[in-house]
Amino acid sequence: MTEKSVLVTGACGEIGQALVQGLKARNGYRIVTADLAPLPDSIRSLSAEHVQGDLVNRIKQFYDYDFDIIYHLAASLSSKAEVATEEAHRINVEGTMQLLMLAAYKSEKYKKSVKFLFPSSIAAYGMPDIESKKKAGRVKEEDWDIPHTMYGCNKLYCEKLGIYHSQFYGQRHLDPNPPVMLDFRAIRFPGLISAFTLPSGGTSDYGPEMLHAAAQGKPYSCFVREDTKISFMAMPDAIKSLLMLTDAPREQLTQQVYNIAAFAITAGEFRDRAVKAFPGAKITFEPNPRRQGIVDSWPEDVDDSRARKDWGWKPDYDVDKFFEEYFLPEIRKRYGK
Ligand code: AKB
Repeated sequence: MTEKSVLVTGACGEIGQALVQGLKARNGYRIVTADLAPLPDSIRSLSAEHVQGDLVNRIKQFYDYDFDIIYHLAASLSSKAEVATEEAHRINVEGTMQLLMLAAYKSEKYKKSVKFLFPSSIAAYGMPDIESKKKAGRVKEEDWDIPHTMYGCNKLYCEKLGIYHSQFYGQRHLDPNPPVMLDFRAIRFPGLISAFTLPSGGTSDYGPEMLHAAAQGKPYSCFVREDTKISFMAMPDAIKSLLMLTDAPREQLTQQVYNIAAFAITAGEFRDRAVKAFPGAKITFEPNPRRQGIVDSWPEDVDDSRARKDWGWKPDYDVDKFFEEYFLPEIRKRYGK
């Protein structure tokens, strides 16, 4: 069997590390990684080649490869992007644009669609106030697409750029013999929680930060109110969803951007679960107005019925299984508690 050539950008990030491990476990892939940072020990031996540096500056180098699949994970997350908006735009939009152009060129040249998997986010939504958020409940992909953050704007726009490059690039679809175009697929991820890595620069970070702090016996001051509710997911489910969407036959997909959900809980419920598991845990709530505002603009939960119907999506971990069968056993091993 010939190996598929895969590019994973942002490979040193949380999703990146878990995805590289997930791809390796499946066999059949030659994985090229890219990131600003050198590879961490967790994946160093799994990458066939690592391109270290700024993606936008190094884009020419990627034209030397013929990737079958691109997982473009590199991003500046929502809290960080608010303090460096221009840099975030460059990383989140310019990097995506460059890679989409590369995938479009290669798809046309070799008459074979390059698959382009893009992690979008619940940040693509923007609820005007708490009342609307509570009333909206589980939002569909086309609802409330009015993001309040630079990161959310970037994600939403890149979804559109991906759709454009896969359907209408240069209006070539109107040619008598339209070229083969790339195959763009995106997932709007909720907040993700890994037992092995910690996020940085995001606004859903309070969930994983609180749990990791409690497991280590460290005090944690949560930057959002107790009643703050958004949806979360175990990292293994996030990786499962990316691999499932990669494998899904094109003709089964009714759209290019999908919500996925696992469990929606409040920051207070995280605290209760953390205290139950680690009785000495010291968790306080000191909301930061800006970060609170960002999470308040994200929906309480998302409707993932289209992903379920089109490609059989179903998370393995609901909230109880997340704690009992994934997070707590792994974190206890990790911190010896
Ligand atoms: C963030 O908080 O910015 C991310 C996200 C929800 O996309 N985790």
